[in-house]
Amino acid sequence: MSMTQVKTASVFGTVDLTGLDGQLSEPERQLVREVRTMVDEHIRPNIAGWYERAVFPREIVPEMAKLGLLGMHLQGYGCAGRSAVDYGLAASELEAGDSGLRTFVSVQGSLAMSAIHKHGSEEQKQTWLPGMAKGEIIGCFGLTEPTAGSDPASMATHAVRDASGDWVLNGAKRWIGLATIADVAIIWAQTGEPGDARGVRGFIVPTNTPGFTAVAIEPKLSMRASVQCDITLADVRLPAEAILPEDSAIGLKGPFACLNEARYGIIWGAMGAARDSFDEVLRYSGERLQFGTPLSGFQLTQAKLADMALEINKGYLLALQIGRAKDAGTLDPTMISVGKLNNCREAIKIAREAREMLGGNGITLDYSPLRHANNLESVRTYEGTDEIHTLILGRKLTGIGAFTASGK
Ligand code: TGC
Repeated sequence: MSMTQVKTASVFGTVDLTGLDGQLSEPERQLVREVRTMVDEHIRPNIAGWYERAVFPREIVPEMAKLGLLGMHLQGYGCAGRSAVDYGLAASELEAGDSGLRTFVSVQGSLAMSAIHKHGSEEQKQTWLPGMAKGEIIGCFGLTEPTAGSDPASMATHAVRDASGDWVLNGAKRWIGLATIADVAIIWAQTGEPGDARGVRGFIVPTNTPGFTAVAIEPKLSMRASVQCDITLADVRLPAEAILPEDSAIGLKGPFACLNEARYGIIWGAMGAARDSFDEVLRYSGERLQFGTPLSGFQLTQAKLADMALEINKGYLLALQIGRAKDAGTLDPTMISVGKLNNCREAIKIAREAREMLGGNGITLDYSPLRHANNLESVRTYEGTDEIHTLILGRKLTGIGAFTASGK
């Protein structure tokens, strides 16, 4: 029996059965190598400890900033101005390390910085973005609430303008990444009648504003090397210029435009976690002998590896198609739902399968697949659950919205 493993020069590794590598330019491959080196040097040696102790390693932020990963696809204001595909490739490498670390880049760049970049005034951009790109200012993005998750239109947080012209915010947000370590929060609040989606507006809230408090949600069984929080807003008083003034920010299309960016990164990130799970179990099954044979010599093992590789190749091809469309300006948000739904669903199956193939060893932190699978529980839930993305596709296909029992 041959134990030969096919050597590949592909940046995607052995799993590349479809010439994925050939779809990338040399600068794109170089970016993959750089981010992977950072992950190998700074994340892999420490991730099990961070995960076990449930700490977000702040010391990683300057390393990410050094590579231009914070707001990397934004133009100007100290941001790297890279392409959507570049951003996706970086997200994939980071999430091969851990979803929690990719989530940091996503919340900072795709949500908080993106909100200011898309919807902010020139002064707001100059004030906040350069420091955020350097990682000196950390941001968070408050949309979800304790009773408004999939349905942000039902948010209860409201902002009222008083006689002095100030805005006064009251309410609560939940599952907000980074809030306890953030210097600034983008808070979405109702300014009109309850339930009026077009009355939703975004506010830039320095987190040291009186009345703003954030508390980490713990203990968690997922995304442990990251921080998700409850925010309370009790008479948080802001000057008139704290509002995101652009027309693009009026109504829920404001936060949704940012969610598109974060959802896009997840399409790639989930495949990074899947690929790392695959690499781990491919290596293990080549070394682990049972009945005198490496596990990878068993047909059942090969069938599992082949199925995993099929889905990883399809997932990356999908991500690349969506990324190229984003760069070409032809992206429709429905395509993001296709990618987020498919790649999260397949990635979690792959991580779970890999855990099973590792046997008892798979339940320890010495191996990545169960950590990835646990993380992917969060990834498939935030930024639109499987159900929400399924219904977005259902609406696109049929023309009928089925988000509520009444069909609205
Ligand atoms: P509807 O209320 O009718 O639409 C409101 C406005 O938004 C527009 N829109 C979009 N625009 C751009 N991109 C998208 N993907 C958009 N989706 C909707 C829409 O055209 C409309 O514009 P306008 O000009 O007419 O006012 O909403 P809908 O019927 O289109 O959508 C319904 C539904 C269920 C799909 C939507 O509500 C949805 O996507 N729900 C899921 C929300 C979600 O993903 N929540 C998770 C957020 S994650 C979080 O808050 C934590 S931050 C992450 C972290 O900190 O770690």
